Amino acid sequence: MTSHFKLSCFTKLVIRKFCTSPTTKPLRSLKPRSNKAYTKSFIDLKQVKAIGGKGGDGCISFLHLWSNEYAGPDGGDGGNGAHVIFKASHNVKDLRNVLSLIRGTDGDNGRNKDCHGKNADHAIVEVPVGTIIRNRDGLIVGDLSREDLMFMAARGGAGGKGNHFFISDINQSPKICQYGAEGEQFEYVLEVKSMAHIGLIGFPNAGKSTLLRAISRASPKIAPYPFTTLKPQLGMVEYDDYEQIAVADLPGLIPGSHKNKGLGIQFLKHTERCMALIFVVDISLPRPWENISTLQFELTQFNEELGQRPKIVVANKVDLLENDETIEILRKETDLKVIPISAKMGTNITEFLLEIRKIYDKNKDSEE
Ligand SMILES: Nc1nc2c(ncn2[C@@H]2O[C@H](COP(=O)(O)OP(=O)(O)OP(=O)(O)O)[C@@H](O)[C@H]2O)c(=O)[nH]1
Ligand SMILES: [Mg+2]
Repeated sequence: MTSHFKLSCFTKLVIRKFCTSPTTKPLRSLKPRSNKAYTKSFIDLKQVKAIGGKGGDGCISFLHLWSNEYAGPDGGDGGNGAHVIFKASHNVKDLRNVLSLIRGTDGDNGRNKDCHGKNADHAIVEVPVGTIIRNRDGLIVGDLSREDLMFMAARGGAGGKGNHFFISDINQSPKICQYGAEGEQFEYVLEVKSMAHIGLIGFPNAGKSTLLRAISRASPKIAPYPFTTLKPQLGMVEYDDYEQIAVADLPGLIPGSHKNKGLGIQFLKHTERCMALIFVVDISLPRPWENISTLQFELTQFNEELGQRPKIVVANKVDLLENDETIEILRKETDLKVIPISAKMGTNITEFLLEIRKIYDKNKDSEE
């Protein structure tokens, strides 16, 4: 039974590895989008204070029994205070759930009859995979780059010993006990570096937010003026084999962003761990291919290594074109793969989703 089970699991894995990608289909959500006017912004930086729980105090007690009035010291030890631990998890995507003050619970005090206080349950705070932890001096002290990695932020205090612990040959009835130790206290700055598998990069108004809306349930603001998106937005694309790809819509880049023009390039830190980048260009503008080299230049100004990342070009707003001539020229002008789409009308979106799935399948092993 067990071997059959193992075999079938293995077969499933093999089938998944080799056969899914050509046949997988992106899923489109049937559930209507929320009508709420606000969108929750992505919190990628947070200062937190972690305080470990205090250890429980030891107890001084002397047992009296009806047959043995001096039955001896029976004060129990206090329980240990809770540690504060950060744990990388795919369940959370940003630091919204992380409180700015995280306090571990205290251990219980010891009691008479040798009852030891209960150890407090550790405060395990889930943070997104790819969170970097800096101390107050700005030094990186933790990098939670894989799921389930943990970082001990503040140790809880140890429980104090009760008077039973202090019995010795020369002192059979000690009247001493220990207080529980205070927990550690540290301040950290948490920063999420890898928030998505795929990053959408483009000039303002290129249609990045419209594309994110078209492929996921995210509802970033869309408007016909530049710099509508001020903070990165995140959406999840789902496939019929339950694989999910996180796509980030980043604020617009402009020529000179690296000199802090527009919104600057600091938000490009999010792309550092994206496995692939998508250049979204507005194909209805004159000479759209020039935008690609500008985007490429701004990227490498932030980080040379970003220039080597897998990239494709999405030529958006094809509905505004009268013929395919511009797309043909764009294809000749760039070495990157070009996918013409219309995010607003939904043209060619499936082809785009299959393409990002191919990139994801190719690169996910190196990410893990
Ligand atoms: N005709 C047409 N218009 C589009 C298409 N995609 C986006 N738009 C329009 O382009 C404008 C800008 O779209 P956004 O999605 O806000 O652009 P963005 O790239 O997110 O812009 P920023 O957030 O400012 O960087 C909006 O008016 C959209 O309706 C498209 O495929 N066809
Ligand atoms: Mg936008």
